[in-house]
Amino acid sequence: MLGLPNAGKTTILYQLKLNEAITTIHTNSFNNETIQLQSGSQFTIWDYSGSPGNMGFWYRLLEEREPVIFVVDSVERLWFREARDALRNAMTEGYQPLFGIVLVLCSKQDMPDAASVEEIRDVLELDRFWKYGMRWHIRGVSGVTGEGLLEGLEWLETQLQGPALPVLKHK
Ligand SMILES: Nc1nc2c(ncn2[C@@H]2O[C@H](COP(=O)(O)OP(=O)(O)O)[C@@H](O)[C@H]2O)c(=O)[nH]1
Ligand SMILES: [Mg+2]
Repeated sequence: MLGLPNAGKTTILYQLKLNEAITTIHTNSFNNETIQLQSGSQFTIWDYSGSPGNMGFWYRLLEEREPVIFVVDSVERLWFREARDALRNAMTEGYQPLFGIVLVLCSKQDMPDAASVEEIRDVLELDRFWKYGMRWHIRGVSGVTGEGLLEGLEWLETQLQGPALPVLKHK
């Protein structure tokens, strides 16, 4: 799970794990938790620090082509372009795709001034990812209320149960 600092990653992780909103502290390296779905599937989610110094590190950590959950703060419009670039940098190398599956979570949808999922989809230029052969899904969520989180994981579950993805990585 990736995203800019303050996007809401740690709040989402612990909402999934504990079914409650916790008070987060800045994540220096990573948190990881295993989430059990009612279907019996389980996901181990790694919550990586989005601090700029770590960004180049993302794709090395993710070389195993694990699915990516990318969290965007729906309220901080000033950071949307930064988020777009961070997502693109994480998912591609020289415009060649590195990963096949990305679930984009638009966080903080409980806030009255949250941008819509449609607006964020356009800013992130997700439609370009089709060209790269990636599968993506975007949805609004709240780490505070838990809205949308299980539905997001269920989408990931469906993707992982399908036929294996072709290897996208070009090296
Ligand atoms: N209203 C609201 N605030 C949130 C939500 N998710 C996170 N926050 C707040 O946003 C700040 C950053 O959250 P955090 O999970 O630490 O972000 P991270 O840096 O991506 O791990 C904290 O003050 C959270 O309480 C949400 O869904 N709704
Ligand atoms: Mg954090």
